[in-house]
Amino acid sequence: MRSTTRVGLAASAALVCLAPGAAVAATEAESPAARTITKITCFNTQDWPAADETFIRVTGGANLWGPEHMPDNVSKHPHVTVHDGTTIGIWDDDGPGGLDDLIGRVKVKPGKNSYDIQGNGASYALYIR
Ligand SMILES: [Ca+2]
Ligand SMILES: [Ca+2]
Repeated sequence: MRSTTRVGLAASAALVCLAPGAAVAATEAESPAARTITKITCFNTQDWPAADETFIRVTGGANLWGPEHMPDNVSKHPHVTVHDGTTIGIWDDDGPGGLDDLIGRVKVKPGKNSYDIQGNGASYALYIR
């Protein structure tokens, strides 16, 4: 009997099967690209009939901008830095009671420059480049 030959072939087959997995190299995690919030536009305020006191905050993080006085159909230019993959919220400050109104959240995505944000009766747009 030639049982040793069979064992040798089986071992070779196993090595061939392992090769593709070994070829998948670990890729280094790159830090997300830094971008700039260039403009925020208020189409309809959350407070009514008054203006909003709009601010932009990283979800679970720091305030990036505001609060700023924003009536209907007004644009401002925050020029603050955000990173791709970061989720930010647009809020209306309603004073020391702490019951600020969330208008909406967006996740900053590579290649996406404008975001529509609607909620709580308000309508905004955010421009990021
Ligand atoms: Ca409000
Ligand atoms: Ca307010």
